[in-house]
Amino acid sequence: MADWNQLQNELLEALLNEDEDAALSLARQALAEGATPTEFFTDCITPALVEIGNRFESLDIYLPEMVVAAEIVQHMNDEVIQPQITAAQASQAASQGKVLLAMAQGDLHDIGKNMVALLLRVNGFEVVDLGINVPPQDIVAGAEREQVDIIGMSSLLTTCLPYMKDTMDMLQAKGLRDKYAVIVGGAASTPEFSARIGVDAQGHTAAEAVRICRSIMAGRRQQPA
Ligand code: B12
Repeated sequence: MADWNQLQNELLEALLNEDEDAALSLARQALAEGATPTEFFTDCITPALVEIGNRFESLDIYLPEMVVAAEIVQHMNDEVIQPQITAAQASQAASQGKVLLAMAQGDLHDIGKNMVALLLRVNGFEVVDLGINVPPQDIVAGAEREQVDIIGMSSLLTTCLPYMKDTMDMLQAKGLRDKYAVIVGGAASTPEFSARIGVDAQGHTAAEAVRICRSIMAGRRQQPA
């Protein structure tokens, strides 16, 4: 059983020291000792990043340090976490459903959204990833073009939340609200906000995103055509 507190502290130290080698070998060692890649991402990388954010907010560190920490995490994901997840969970033959993912307009964060995309894909979902900084009209147009089942929006910046509401309003105005299930995530969205803009579900982790999408698709399959 991994000692997540200790691993988080060690990773935090590596990120603050801008020591990519230490961060990569920490990840390799934790996985070799039995932690699953998703556990490591959720219970070690995510809390370490939250702490980096807290230190940025309290001005203990500055933007360049946050940028380097994000780059190191990106490399950990690309080189250690992602290959292990892909190898461990082979994609299922039949599509479980089609999900559009987008960071809200103005939001350039993508570490969490990319993990959601990865876990959905390895669990058999088709993912149309529109990337970062996606305006509401592009989300709605993308859903129509790709004929997705589920629209997933993410935002880490509170200043970008209004664009999620704009997307809901646009779906409503075009008579498309009931055509798509809409889910949201990312650190900025709260249950109150999600309820207020009328989305179908909100998730806090990538694993939860998979559970929510599965349950939405199970509900859709039960509906008469
Ligand atoms: C790394 C980071 C950056 C990197 C981003 C690099 C990248 N490629 O992503 C850089 C350095 C570029 C950056 C820039 C900025 N950042 Co920043 N950043 C962070 C930090 C430290 C970590 C973000 C992260 O990756 N978290 C870990 C991931 C795994 O979490 P997650 O994205 O929430 O995703 C998980 C879940 O939410 C869920 N999920 C995510 N999406 C979805 C979608 C669906 C549908 C579902 C169901 C679930 C789901 O699953 C994911 C995995 O489990 C956070 C701190 C924090 N508390 O998060 C600040 C933070 C988000 N940043 C912040 C700020 C202020 C900024 C800047 C404005 C700074 C500046 N002065 O320029 C800019 C904004 C740039 C922009 N326009 O977007 C603030 C936001 C404050 C606020 N309330 O709005 C934070 C909270 C830091 C802080 N405490 O002040 N940042």
